[in-house]
Amino acid sequence: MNWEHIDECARKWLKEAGVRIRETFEQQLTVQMKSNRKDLVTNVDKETEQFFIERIKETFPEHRVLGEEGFGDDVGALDGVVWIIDPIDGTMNFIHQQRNFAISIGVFHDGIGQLGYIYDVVHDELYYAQKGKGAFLNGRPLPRLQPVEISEAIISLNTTWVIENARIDPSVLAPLVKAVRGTRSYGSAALEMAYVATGRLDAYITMRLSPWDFAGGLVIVEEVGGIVTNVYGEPLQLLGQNSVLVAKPGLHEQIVTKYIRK
Ligand code: 2AM
Ligand code: CA
Repeated sequence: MNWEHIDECARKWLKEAGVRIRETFEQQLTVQMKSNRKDLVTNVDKETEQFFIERIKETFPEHRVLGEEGFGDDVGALDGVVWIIDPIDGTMNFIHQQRNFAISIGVFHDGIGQLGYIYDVVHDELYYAQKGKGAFLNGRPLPRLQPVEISEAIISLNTTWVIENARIDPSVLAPLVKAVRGTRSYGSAALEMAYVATGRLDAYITMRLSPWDFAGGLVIVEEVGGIVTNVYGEPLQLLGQNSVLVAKPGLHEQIVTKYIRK
């Protein structure tokens, strides 16, 4: 597999898609609700996914695509090369704020993440990694993550998980919120993973993500020595929904063993 060539194409297409997305800021968006009023999609999400699929199929006809908006293949297993794409991660931010969103792509081969991309379109910041070759932000290598004390850690989590919710007893996370130095919430899982990879955050915790939300971030975070599992410390199911805990080593273990209980 020529990963250098695949990487070159992916980066070129990301930049092109970014230009298109920035141009849409001047235009009227079409916003639709998916499952509920908090679950949104726009014409730009759909057009961006189609943009990638057209180029991937033209250049690499044997590759398959799993895309959030459903224009790709019906992927039931991860054999061969599969691109897992979220055309806009943080759609609500895209609509309300025109920032704090990203294009997220993970390229997997037989279930192993080989390439990861998170492109912060507004800031023109491309986080990327190739398995075994390190992670980068706009060409600058990202250093390996260093241990941190929980009392000095900043973690990101959505307030959803500390009020009554369908997935976790809110009292579970309260002691963790008290123990850390601070909490943040950005509304884009991909960016939150990029921020862990760069050390701006020490951990990110959430109770439900789909594969396209974490596929790119998984490859990038693991390349800098970060740990990505579900909140119980178990490996993520790449084709299903998962809770996700992304953290520096050490801190990850502490959160799983001291703060989370099943
Ligand atoms: P999206 O913008 O691509 O939908 C918001 O906290 C984060 O969770 C975003 O990354 C968002 O991705 C993701 N998200 C929103 N709704 C979700 C759902 N129903 N299942 C999984 N992930 C979701
Ligand atoms: Ca999305």
